Amino acid sequence: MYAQMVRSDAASVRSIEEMEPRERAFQQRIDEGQKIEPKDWMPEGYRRTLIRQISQHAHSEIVGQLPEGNWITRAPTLERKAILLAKVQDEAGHGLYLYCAAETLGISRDEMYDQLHSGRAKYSSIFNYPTLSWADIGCIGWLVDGAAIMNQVPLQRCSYGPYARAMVRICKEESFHQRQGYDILVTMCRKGSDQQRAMVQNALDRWWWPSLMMFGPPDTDSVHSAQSMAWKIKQNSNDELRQKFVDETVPQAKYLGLVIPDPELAWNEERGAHDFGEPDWNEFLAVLNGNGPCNRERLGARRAAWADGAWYREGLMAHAHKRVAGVAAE
Ligand code: BYC
Repeated sequence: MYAQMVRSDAASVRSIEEMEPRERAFQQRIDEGQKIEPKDWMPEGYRRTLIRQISQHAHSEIVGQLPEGNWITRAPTLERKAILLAKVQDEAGHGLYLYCAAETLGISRDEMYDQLHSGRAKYSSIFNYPTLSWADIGCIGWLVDGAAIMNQVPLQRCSYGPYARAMVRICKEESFHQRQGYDILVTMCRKGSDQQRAMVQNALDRWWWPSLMMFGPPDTDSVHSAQSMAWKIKQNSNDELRQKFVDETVPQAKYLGLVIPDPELAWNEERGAHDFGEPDWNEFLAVLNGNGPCNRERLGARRAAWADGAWYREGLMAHAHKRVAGVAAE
């Protein structure tokens, strides 16, 4: 079904011979591994692709605070609460670095917020699922941040300098996020009661497939991959990263004594990798189209936060105008 809705762009990636001289020189810089900086000439498509991806990434970090924020007041100990609070604050910081990186491409923050609030911009599908128990917080750290690291480590080598540099810091913090999630699950699975282990298994059953969807549609249906890889915005395809994530996660699940909810999951000796089942791409598409379990709630929360903050933004602007007027009068 997904394939009926999108068009892979592999055929539209132009060869170096087909490019105008300016674009050819740009592509050669990319091929040589040079970084592109904000003031450099860049093809309009490169600029637009980066704005799309970086702003969606920023929105994901900001919306991503909501499912976990839901558990700050209910964390089981003071220590867990302090750790979760720090993690959620980190996500806000990631959003801010990324909005700054996108601004260097000539889009304002207000425009990006408007795209999010009006539903025109996407954010990661994963944040449209509910956090029903404390084990979900462990699973988000383990799986969601784990998938994010898998996707984001190569982005540190992205051809666009400001995005690549933002990712260096983000990745360091993501490792802590992943560890805090896994630590919650180690405690529940290895030191906890049968009931706690069952709670973790239930959370894994719900988060496994949505985590695999974080990597995007299958390569055959990925609209942007071919061009983004030619521009070295993406270094790996969606399926490559999904495979790496499965291979890395399976032993971790075993250590926790959990069963990954995929009857097709099996080690393939020949490939040296796991075979695994196909996520439900119809569900993915429904979530992207605004019909996941929490889409309306998430967007509603962001819109309400924006509206509630209006008085504060107005106050800051009034203060800034007064200062400018004061300086001008001196
Ligand atoms: N969810 O051609 P494709 C985090 C869209 S935050 C929603 O393969 P591309 C965290 C895609 O945008 C993690 N939409 O696209 C935060 C495109 O639609 P448009 C966020 C998705 O860009 C807080 C269409 O499907 N990470 O870790 O080549 C707490 C076709 O896809 C998704 C990033 O944003 C999805 N899962 O590849 C905890 C990383 N997948 O734009 C954790 C940066 C695909 O044409 N982004 N779509 O309307 C990327 O690496 C790439 O954009 C993707 C997609 C791999 C996600």
